[in-house]
Amino acid sequence: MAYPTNNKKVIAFVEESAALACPDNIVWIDGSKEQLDALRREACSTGEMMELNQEKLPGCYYHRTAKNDVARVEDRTFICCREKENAGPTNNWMDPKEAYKLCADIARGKMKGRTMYVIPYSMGVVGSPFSKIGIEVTDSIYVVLNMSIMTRVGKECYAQLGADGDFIKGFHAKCDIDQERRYIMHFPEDDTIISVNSGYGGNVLLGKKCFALRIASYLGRQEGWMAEHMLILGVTFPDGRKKYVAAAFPSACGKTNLAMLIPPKHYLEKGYKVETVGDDIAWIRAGKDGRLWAVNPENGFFGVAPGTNEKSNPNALAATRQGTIFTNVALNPEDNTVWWEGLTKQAPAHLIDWLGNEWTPDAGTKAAHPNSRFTAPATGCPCLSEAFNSKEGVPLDAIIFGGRRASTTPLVYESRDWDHGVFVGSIMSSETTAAATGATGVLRHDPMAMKPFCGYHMGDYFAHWIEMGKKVKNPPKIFNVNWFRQDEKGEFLWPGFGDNMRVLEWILKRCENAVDAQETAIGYVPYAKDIDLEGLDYSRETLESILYIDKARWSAEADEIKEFYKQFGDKLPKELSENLAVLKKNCEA
Ligand code: GTP
Ligand code: SPV
Ligand code: MN
Repeated sequence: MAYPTNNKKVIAFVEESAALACPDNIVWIDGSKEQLDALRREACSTGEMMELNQEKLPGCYYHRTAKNDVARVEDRTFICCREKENAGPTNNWMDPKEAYKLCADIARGKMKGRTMYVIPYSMGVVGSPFSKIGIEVTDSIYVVLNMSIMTRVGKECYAQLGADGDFIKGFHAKCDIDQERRYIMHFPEDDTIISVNSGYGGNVLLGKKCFALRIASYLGRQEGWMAEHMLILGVTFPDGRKKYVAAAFPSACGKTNLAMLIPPKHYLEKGYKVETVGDDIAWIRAGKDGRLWAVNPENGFFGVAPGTNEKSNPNALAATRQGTIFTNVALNPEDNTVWWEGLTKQAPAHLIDWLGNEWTPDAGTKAAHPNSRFTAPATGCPCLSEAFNSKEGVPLDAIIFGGRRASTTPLVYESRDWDHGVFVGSIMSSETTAAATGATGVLRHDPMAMKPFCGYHMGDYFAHWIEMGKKVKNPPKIFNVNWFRQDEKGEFLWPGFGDNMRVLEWILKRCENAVDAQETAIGYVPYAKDIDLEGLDYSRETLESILYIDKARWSAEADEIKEFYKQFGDKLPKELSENLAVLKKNCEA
């Protein structure tokens, strides 16, 4: 057989995978339009995908996953390092020998009668010193087409690897989509990922959460950089100066929306501009200039569909109007387009829901699954930053953490210094969402929004954050935001979306020492007068209420954090326990 690469490790990985799964054919993906077009035609002929209205949605397709396979499965996701201790208390662990055997037994012969596709892809711009190559083998055309949007797929990756280069191995087999035998396995010590019995994005697009966060966070610790669940955005000021911000929010807590925000009218009139560098993942390293620099390793957006509309996020909506794959949204049979809750105020009179059933607005069910998604090429996003394709990435002025909290956490606060900022990230809690299976709306700890994605011991991860701050003379300032404060009726107390620009402006002013703040028990909080409310029908009193620090609540929070921290034992950096003691003391003062 003629191979498109002379890299013996790639050939060996593909041959071993085929020997196990026994596909009828092996197709080497070259990234060409002809090959992808042929795959799209094939997927449409078998019903795996449907072509949408090509006038209204050129290049767009529709896909439904199995009903039992609609989100990440955290309880079936494992870190398989040799020592259990190294996976830490926040991860599921399995002995690598056992995990390899389990997966081999599940996948053996499962590609009989099927084709195995070999996808060469780069996380990051091909040829950037910060990029890494992966090879994913899969028996799913849907995976090939999604990976071709989300990553940089093609022969260039083989050129980059050369005869001897190393890469991250990803093996994916749909098997029987059996949720009882579904496993998402990570072998950080072997640069290997294995995913069986799923066809849902986060479980099978192995370049994304599996590689770019779980494996990459492990590599980052070894090599002195960071892989984070963060968006990256740029703000251009009226005088032309640019600032860059990275923000970590848990899944379905507003990263895509913040990354693409359109500032309120009076900001636009003054000449402010916000541009997107990334919406989900940031790889961050120390630059020679003493700052932290960030790249987005992805090439597209795997975004939450529900709630995306012309008002909340016109940029994301525009990005989905061409070349996009929609998964588990509703179909509008009238004109063969798509719909989801929140796209329009009024639902169309008749739809086909995400399960394929007839649906009318009085059905009492959701037409689109709450975790339905679009896979959109980054190039379709009107506010994509020029820095998107930069090999070095962008220097960060601020890092923002944020969760979904109905109470306690204020709209925004600033940490006192880097170590305190790491503490602020480590104490993040957020209500669970539909992005993972299990109950939603349950408050849980999600340090740095990395609870489901850290590929090693969370205590070591905290220590790595502390270390990274020491590496740079001018680290970004660290903030925390909460767009999700609610009143007693469950109504959001902050307008959010584009109006988050008002908070972003305060954050960037703080980075330039251009505005005062009040020192509180938890850090620096804005004076209500310093958040611009122009053009907004919103009272200062409400703003004050979501900036108020309730010391009794925070004192209880500190006690709860103390309990949470216990599981990290002596791996908990002293900088964090010291900051916890300060918090407790401040609350009692
Ligand atoms: P992942 O792709 O899962 O990592 O999610 P994400 O963090 O990119 O979240 P996304 O921006 O897609 O938003 C998720 C949900 O939160 C959507 O339903 C949004 O409508 C909603 N949301 C986003 N920003 C805001 C906000 O500022 N306020 C409120 N109330 N809701 C928001
Ligand atoms: C998330 O859940 O954080 C996502 C979607 O971005 S997934 O790719 O499924 O992980
Ligand atoms: Mn995410």
